[in-house]
Amino acid sequence: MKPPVRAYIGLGSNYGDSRRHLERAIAQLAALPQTQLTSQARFYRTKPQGVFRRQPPYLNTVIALDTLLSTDVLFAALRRIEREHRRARPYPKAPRTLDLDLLLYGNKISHSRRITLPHPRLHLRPFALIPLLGLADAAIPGKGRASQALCRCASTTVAPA
Ligand code: PH2
Ligand code: MG
Ligand code: MG
Repeated sequence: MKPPVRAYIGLGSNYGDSRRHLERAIAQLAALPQTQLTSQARFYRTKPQGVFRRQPPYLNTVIALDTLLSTDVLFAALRRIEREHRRARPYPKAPRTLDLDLLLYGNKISHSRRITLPHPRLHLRPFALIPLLGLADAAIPGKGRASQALCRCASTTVAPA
């Protein structure tokens, strides 16, 4: 039997009852077939990053799954769970009830039309890197370790001019 793959999922919500959306989504992810929830980071209240309009703060976390599901099947399950939380997409980066991002799938690199792995902005996002570091200093293929990526984010925001 092939061994399961460790996948890291980033969860975010800044619309509606964010805590409830995240907690329910984690239970739904834990219930996926051929999948175990291995660990869950704490919840972080975070400032919206890279959005043009004023938005409520996010609640973010990251979980680790050990799964036999392929990236395509896992990705489809994430979209289905988002839809079940009535996730709307009125414009890019709009406030959302639930956002589920596949951050890492083992050390797979993928540039298919649907899925980019590792997540293309993971290494730039403290709101994902900090919870991830609570679980593991995971390798981000092509970007070093999560801790190194976080240090690079920090130095770009605090570098003297
Ligand atoms: N997600 C985004 C854009 N900006 N900012 C925070 N703090 N947390 C998020 O989850 C987030 C964001 C697009 O998915
Ligand atoms: Mg996202
Ligand atoms: Mg997303």
